[in-house]
Amino acid sequence: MKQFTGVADVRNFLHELVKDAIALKKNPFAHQHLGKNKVIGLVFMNPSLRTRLSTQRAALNLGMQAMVMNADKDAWKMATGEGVVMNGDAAEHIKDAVAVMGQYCDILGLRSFATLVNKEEDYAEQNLNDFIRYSGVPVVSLESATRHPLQSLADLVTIEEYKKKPRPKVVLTWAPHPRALPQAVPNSFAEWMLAADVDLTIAHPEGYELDESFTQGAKITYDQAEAFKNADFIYAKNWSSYHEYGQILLRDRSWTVSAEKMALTNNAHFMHCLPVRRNVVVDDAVIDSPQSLIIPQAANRVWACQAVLKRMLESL
Ligand code: SN0
Repeated sequence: MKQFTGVADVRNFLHELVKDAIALKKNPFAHQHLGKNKVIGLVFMNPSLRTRLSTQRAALNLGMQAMVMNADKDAWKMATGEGVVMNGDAAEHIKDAVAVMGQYCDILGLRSFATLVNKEEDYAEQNLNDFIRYSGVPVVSLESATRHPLQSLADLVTIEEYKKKPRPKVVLTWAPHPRALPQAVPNSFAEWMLAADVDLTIAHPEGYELDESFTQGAKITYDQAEAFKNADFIYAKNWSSYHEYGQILLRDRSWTVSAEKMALTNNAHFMHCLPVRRNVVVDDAVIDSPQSLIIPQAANRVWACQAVLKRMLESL
């Protein structure tokens, strides 16, 4: 596997990838020969806790070394785009920096969030594409402007482990948040759930419609209570408006996931990718309840990442 940027890269073997992750959890150190003398470089343009640590752990389990660069703080500021006259504060061009990092690493990972200023620029994924184009090595997305595929794979593994019927009802619900957040997590969750063929409903207030190319095939509703009926999994996430790009349209707590709302479900499990704003996105009573999967879900980040890195190492 030469790149891992979205479900399209693994659609043909999605089921096997989930099975690989579950097998690796039982036998984490079985493939250490694959990573011997191999190095993954993890480049962060934004903060990270789970992605950074779970990727380092996955690499370690496979016998690899990981080098981490907090590019937003420690690297030279990078220029992007063709033909730029670099007489401002950017000291080097991304294409030079990436080509050099490709010389030092066998695999590169990149985290580069949406800026939420310009929709076309964010959705063109310039930074991620520059890494693929200029590094000369396989590239894994650690959350890009429009997707968070390692999160979505871990989410799918978690649902496979906890589902009680072959095609569970999974509800992605928008929830409030004090800041404007990217659409990457909900876009990605939707495309992975649809590829895995679960019964997906997306509930959000009017104006929070996601890019249709991610959600085609899902049921979409403005009625959160209706969506929760008979749900087996509730996946909460805030995102800013896609159509009124980057805007916050609703600030009150009417969409917060509460115990009263969870009572409408089929004793659903609660999921969130973390970090989470407690008592804004979800009440403590829900996130601390026995039905909450936030910790096993985060734990599965290691096995999801390890399944991906294993395939990349096998194709080096
Ligand atoms: C990121 C997001 O894409 O929503 C990363 C999620 C894995 N989340 C945040 O930036 C949360 C920041 C905050 O202030 O709560």
